[in-house]
Amino acid sequence: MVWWFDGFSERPDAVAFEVDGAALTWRRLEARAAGWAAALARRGVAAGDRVAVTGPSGLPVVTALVGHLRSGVAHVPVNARYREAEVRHILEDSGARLLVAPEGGEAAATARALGIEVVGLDAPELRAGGAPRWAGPPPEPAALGLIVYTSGTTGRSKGVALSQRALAANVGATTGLWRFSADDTLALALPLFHVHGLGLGVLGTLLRQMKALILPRFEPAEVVRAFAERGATVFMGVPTMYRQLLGHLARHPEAAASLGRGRLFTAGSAALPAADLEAFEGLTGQRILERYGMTETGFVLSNPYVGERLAGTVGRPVPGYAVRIVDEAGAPVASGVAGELEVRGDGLMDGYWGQPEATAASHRGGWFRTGDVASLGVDGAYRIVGRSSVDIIKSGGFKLSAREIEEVLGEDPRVAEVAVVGIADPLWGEQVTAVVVLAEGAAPIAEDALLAALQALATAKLADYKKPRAVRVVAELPRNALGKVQKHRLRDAAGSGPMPMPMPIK
Ligand code: MCA
Ligand code: AMP
Repeated sequence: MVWWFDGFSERPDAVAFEVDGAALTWRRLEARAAGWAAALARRGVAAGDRVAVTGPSGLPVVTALVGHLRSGVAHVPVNARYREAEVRHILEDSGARLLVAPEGGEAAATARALGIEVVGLDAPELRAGGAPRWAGPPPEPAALGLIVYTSGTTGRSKGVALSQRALAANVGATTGLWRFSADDTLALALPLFHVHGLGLGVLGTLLRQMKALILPRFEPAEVVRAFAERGATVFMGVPTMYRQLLGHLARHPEAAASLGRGRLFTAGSAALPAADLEAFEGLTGQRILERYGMTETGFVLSNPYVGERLAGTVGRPVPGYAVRIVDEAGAPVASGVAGELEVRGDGLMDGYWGQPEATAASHRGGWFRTGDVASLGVDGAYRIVGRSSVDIIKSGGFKLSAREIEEVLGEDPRVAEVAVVGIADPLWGEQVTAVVVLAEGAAPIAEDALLAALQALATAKLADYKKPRAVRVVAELPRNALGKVQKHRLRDAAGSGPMPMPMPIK
């Protein structure tokens, strides 16, 4: 098995990570991460403990991650857009010993209010490099690597506990399939708090001894510049990024040649529209390789590196994985029939952090239930055709819980009832829409004014991308005989089309 720490001795003077003109060679990264590991040990933070990290993508975040891996400490990434309550939940639930965060920010204040020590992203402990080499033995492969919080259909977000062994197995298999190597330079514009950017991006760079150009913000022009001037060979993006790149190419046709020089472009985290794949290929000559994954499972299905990359499909199982498609009762369905995708593999999570019951409920007969609806084509490729829950929204590659947003919007006294749904959108994949029943006696209000008020309420409490982008006022919400809101009817009415699945809506 390839392992994180190999590159440090094999290519000490090559650049591993570069951001905003600053670069870290493997040797310097080792010194910094070893210094951070020593700083943790001085504080009594030991293998199995959790350390949370938030803030902009950059070298300190990578240094912290590597120090955590070497110490066997679980790295708990926190979305840099999160607000107080969202950060507090993760710090409390994970039992974080420490938070690494920008000084003076909301996250730092939240941690201090909970009595959790904060180390600033600018702290010398993360920048100076305290020891030239690692001290002590490397961790056991079974040591925790990441705990990544993810939204579910019910309750607060859950921590997905991923062992270093699972991460190395899956990131190794996926990057092997895609032939990542020390000759590659990755243009890394994905956020470093999800498994896409942190796992495939940072861990993939460590495993394959590549060079990563970290782009702290996704800007199409910066991606193009990475290929034109900075030697990038690989880009991984969510479909929204490809949409934005297509918009950029329409305004700057000359940029297509620069992207055309790359070796590989991959997409995932949400469905890549076939038309976008074809348009990108038409302009750049690059046929995007689409794959499917999930925080709990790692990367499960992938189109081939060599061979036909079929638009609208996510290919076949990644080595180390088996999948099946089942009906409601858990019985496998025939080829071509849609059903729930279930997964087995060596990259699966250990479980939801501190939640054995939720972990057990997410499995059936040894298979992990993804909640995604898929079908297998006669071409041997899998297609993701929907989701079994209407309470999960995927916007720009971020997973959102409709319930969490409903809870906040329901605090507005004018709102008697609210149902949040994801409406199909060409840029974001799905767009957060709130369907509202006004409280009895509430003064009439235009939908625009209500939208502005609900957006203000949402952004005061939640990450900005969770706010509703549209509001519909209705006299009542459609309900079934048991009184449950029929959200699929709201989606249909808003023009998203019927849910493409043969299963009852949960
Ligand atoms: C930003 N905005 C969004 C989103 N992102 N709105 C809806 N959905 C979003 N995802 C809004 C902001 O609220 C703001 O609105 C406006 O866009 C501009 O904000 P800005 O920060 O400039 O946006 P951006 O930088 O263009 O962000 C778009 C993005 C970002 C780069 C596509 O959303 C992103 O990094 N997405 C990647 C998520 C990801 O890595 N997912 C992987 C999960 P306003 O101005 O109105 O306030 S892991 C996973 O899914 C599995 C494992 C897998 O298979 O990969
Ligand atoms: P997350 O929980 O943020 O890791 O998101 C995982 C979810 O993203 C999956 O359960 C799918 O719903 C979705 N997803 C990931 N890749 C794809 C893809 N290529 N096509 C469609 N949906 C995808």
